[in-house]
Amino acid sequence: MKKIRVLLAALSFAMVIPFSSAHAGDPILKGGNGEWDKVGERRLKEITCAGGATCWKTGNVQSTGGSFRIITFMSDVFFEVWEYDPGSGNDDLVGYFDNVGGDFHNLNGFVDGTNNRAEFYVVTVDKEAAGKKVYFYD
Ligand SMILES: [Ca+2]
Ligand SMILES: [Ca+2]
Repeated sequence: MKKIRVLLAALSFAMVIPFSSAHAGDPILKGGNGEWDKVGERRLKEITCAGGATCWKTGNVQSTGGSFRIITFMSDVFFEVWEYDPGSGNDDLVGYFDNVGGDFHNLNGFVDGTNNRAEFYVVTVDKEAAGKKVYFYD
């Protein structure tokens, strides 16, 4: 399964390059092939992470792959981005960001499941994030 995912990511890479460079340095919510569409906002809620640590986590937001943007309006909070899969410990790590947000590309390999979507969420151990909102764009 991992090998297939890597292969899909490699295949999508060539197609995503022009799209990515069109985004480079773009401070507002516009993409090379259209607008960034807001696809959801989720509040960071307290959960218990592995090892018993207190974490704050958003609900899932669905994506069709490609590129994805996450904005938090928080600074100096370190976030992990994950992709949800059913069952315990099956979620996939997508990446990290630690400023007001981050752009993620080449995400087609994370699209899976019966809904044929990726389900992204963010999580942090920084309690400054407690109860704040995170905004998702596809
Ligand atoms: Ca999934
Ligand atoms: Ca997955």
